[in-house]
Amino acid sequence: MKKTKGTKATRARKQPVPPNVRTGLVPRALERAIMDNLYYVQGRVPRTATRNDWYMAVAYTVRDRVLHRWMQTIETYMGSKDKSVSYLSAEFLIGPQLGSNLISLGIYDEVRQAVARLGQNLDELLDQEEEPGLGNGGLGRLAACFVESLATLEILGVGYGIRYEFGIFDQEIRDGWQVEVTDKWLRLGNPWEVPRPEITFVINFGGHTEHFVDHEGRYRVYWIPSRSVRGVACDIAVPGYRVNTVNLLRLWKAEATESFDLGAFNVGDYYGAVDSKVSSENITKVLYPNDEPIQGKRLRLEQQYFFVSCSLQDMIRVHLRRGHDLKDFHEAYAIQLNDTHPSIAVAEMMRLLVDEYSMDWDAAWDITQNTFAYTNHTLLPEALEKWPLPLFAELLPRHLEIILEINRRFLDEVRANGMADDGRIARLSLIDESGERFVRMANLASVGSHAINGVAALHTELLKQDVMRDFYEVYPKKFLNVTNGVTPRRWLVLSNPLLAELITRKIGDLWIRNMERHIKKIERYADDEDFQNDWRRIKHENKVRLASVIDQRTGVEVDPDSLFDIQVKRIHEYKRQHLNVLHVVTLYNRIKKNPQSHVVPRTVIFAGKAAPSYHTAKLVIKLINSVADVINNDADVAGRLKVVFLPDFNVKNAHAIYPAADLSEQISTAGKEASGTGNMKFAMNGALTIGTLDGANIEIREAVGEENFFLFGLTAEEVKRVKSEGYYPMQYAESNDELREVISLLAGGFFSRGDPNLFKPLVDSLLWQDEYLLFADYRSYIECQERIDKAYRDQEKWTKMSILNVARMGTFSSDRSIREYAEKIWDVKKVKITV
Ligand code: NBG
Repeated sequence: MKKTKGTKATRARKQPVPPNVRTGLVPRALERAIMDNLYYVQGRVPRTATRNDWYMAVAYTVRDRVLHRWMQTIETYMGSKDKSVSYLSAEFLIGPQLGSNLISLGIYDEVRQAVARLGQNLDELLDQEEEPGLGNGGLGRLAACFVESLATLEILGVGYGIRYEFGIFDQEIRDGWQVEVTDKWLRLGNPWEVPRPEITFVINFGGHTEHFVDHEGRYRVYWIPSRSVRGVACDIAVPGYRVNTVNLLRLWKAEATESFDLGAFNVGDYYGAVDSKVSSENITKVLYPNDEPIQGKRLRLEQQYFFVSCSLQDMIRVHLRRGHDLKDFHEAYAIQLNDTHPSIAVAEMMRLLVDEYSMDWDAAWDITQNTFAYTNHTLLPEALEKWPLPLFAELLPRHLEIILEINRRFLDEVRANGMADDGRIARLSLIDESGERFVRMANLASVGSHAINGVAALHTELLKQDVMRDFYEVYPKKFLNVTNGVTPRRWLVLSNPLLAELITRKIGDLWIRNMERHIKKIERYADDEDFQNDWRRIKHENKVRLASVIDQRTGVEVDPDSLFDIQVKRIHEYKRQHLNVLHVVTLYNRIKKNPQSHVVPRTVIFAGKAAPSYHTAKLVIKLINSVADVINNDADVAGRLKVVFLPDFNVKNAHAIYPAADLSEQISTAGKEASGTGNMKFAMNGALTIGTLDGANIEIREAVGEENFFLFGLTAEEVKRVKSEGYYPMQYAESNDELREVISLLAGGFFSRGDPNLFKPLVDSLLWQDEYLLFADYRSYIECQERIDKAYRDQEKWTKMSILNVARMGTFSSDRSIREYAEKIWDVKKVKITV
């Protein structure tokens, strides 16, 4: 019988189904998609493709998969009545995106295979990604963890922020000094962002207001601005871990308005038009490094108002598009103010509702207060934002009127409740009138919000007792604590794959999604010899990996068998990197004096940026490098002590650092660090902490057990007492031989090639003021370090402590933080997205 061709159906069955280039998740589909993107998006063939072309092709391939779920999320949201969260933050330090997206989608291995079939190496492509440094440190990184956790918990939310063209500067070290280099992160393009030119709002500045009564007899205010810019949305999708929810980071970019261009063209002023375009775009040009004296930085206030107004207008647009009434705004949105940077939102919300949508003041105020909540992130009084009144009046004249009206009503209410004594009214006022007049942004945020939270238990207590005491007395119910957390997806699964695999092999992978509940199961292996051996082997491999990064970046060779003692964070006096240096020099002196002594070999590693105008912090960097220079070149201490300053601490470098730490330095003066989140990343990766009773250290210690935490130093209360009783640091230096010797080396120019002037400002400020009590804590710190040496000699015991730390860190997942915000502040629930 003649062979017949099959029917259509059988033919289809026999032919391989073409993989879906846009959404397929198997290696073959991914491989095709990568080739497709290389050709059609990058315009390259493999022979001419650079590593960046391959990275871009892979990134677009992954992005397509994310977009698919993102559309479904939007679809579900638009058709529902569900409340969503808007997280307003001037910073989102999201870090490299490729790796985290692969983990969320669960296609890490598939993409690795696909890439390998194309002759590429996934690790090299991951390394190619330039990270968006759109934040300074903890605060911006927290915002990034929170947006990821929101998606993982299937809560609908948007992170609203600023698309800075230049993020946090890159740090180079030249001759031991920090040198700032502009961060051109967009140079090679950003495959993760989706520009939305059709989502755009006009933002006004300057001018004056006109007050009148309209034809219905209502009192109205017109704001006649003198200048406007356009905000354009740029979206970055944030997928949750192994769920269909994809949330959104919507970052605003400033552009010139068309009317401006046209106006100038019509009078023939071409260059005038170009000028206005350039100055409009300046608004989102660069991120401000924190710890800068911010007062009077007009551009910074412009940035804040710009992104806040875009975001609120966007929410109103979506709200109305969903068919809701503006009076229900607070039932559709919970808006979190991440520190005071977005707190102008309180006044802008009132302006939009009252001026633009003709709502009564009282109704608008109810909506505003019910919508907003404010997170405070600092205990340093000098860090509380305030703006000079004249600047405010000039830039935002209508907002100043609104703030004054909010203030008048608020202070009347306080007086009516019989709570007014003279001092208190002056302290509560939204306007600081103690000298030159200022608008106090924390007060505005507090009055305009229904909840105010600190970021660790001690921090919240100190807010109530000290920094915001008057507000606490007026509104005790508004205050609550939500301790920070970090996402285990980035800070364990992505950055410490070996440890994550070991844990999963023992207890399954549920801990990745619900760390709080499941990670504790590894506790039962804490004494298991094989498990301990694996644990140690992995730590060692991570140390080898970091050692090679250090070698590449600094040329210093370090020994992975030594104890890796690490302090990485912004450089600030209150964080006391220089206390760590005092210990290093003490160790050095001890070895020099007693060359035969058996010490535990240590590598002390520092990393962190200093604000460009913070001279003392920059001098601390120079000090670390100078001390490193002497110690690393002294044959007497070789093999026993090394010091490294790893330049350019950022998210990418952090991936290599936390997993390699034996010891985590969390040594701020008690009562100064609001929470800390690096402390959590270290402990989650099995480092033991040496720390003060400050910020979240206290809760970490409670969670992991005091026997698994190295505590030293004065408590916040003792710090206060010592200071009030009169603190004379010189006395400590005189009564402690080792401290005296260390100081005399620094003062005598031993680490500065004989120059006694270089570190004089630091030495003098320690001897005469020592605002952060390094000397008072010195002895306790040194003794604690001795206990650490002793503990480290017993590797079984140390490993057990390390395992117990990880096992008990579940509560520091940002999923727990977000769950608390959702329940206690936002009143939002999870929404299932189906694809
Ligand atoms: C920082 C605190 C940290 C805290 C992070 C995140 C600011 C203003 N604050 O202690 O110093 O962990 O915020 O909450 O950056």
